[in-house]
Amino acid sequence: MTSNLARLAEIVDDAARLAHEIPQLTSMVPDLTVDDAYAIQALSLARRYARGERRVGMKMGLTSRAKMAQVGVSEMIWGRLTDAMQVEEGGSIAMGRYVHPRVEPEVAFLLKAPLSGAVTQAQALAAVEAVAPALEIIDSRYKDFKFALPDVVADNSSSSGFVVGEWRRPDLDVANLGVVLEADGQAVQVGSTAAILGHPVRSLVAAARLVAQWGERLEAGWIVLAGGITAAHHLAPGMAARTVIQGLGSVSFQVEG
Ligand code: OOG
Ligand code: MG
Repeated sequence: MTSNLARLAEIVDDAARLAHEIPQLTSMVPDLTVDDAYAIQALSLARRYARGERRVGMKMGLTSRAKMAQVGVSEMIWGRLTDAMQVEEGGSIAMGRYVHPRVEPEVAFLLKAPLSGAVTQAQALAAVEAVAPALEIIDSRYKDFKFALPDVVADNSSSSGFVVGEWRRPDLDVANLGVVLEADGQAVQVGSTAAILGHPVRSLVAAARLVAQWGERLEAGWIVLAGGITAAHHLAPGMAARTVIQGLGSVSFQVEG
């Protein structure tokens, strides 16, 4: 199985690197487990590190009902963020680097201390250096953006890019802030940060628990994305994407025309 997992890791890594779509892994390996999928994700990220990418954090996924409903998977998932995925605030991306990218509004935490295993909300908050509005660019490598739980986990939980706005003080209350996602200046999704498990810090608590299952910890200096607040919106050439989060500010990027 190990060599098989390595081969599947190569398939998802190539698909992400070359921006080409692939059939669902579960269509080739119907008995693929979620544990196998996290092993594939780790192996595919090892290939990125070997090419010089550096781990800068973690993304949580499917932490809101809107996201679960959009993709038809109702388990919390996570993925790994690398420096190559970060897009500068106000920067632009090229459509050609993605298969069928979408954008979603998120909250980002910057950590000043490690976190791992069972932690309380107070302990999680005490490890936070700053919070910021963020946009995640997700891009499933699977045909038609359709997948089962093991597929999406193996594909680094659709992670492909992220943009972080200005960092704010960590004592800012992020429990229930209004959120607007705009495409070309039009509101396309609205919501509240409370959509993230009732409070975004619960996503950070879950992140600490989930990485520990894989012998990892969240490190000081890492960024943790708490998960999409609303359903994601399709990106198109020339589109300007922006989110405004009440009290946190805004963050934006542009798709090249
Ligand atoms: C899976 C990734 C989910 C989130 O924030 O919920 C995610 C997907 O929607 O393709 O990033
Ligand atoms: Mg996301």
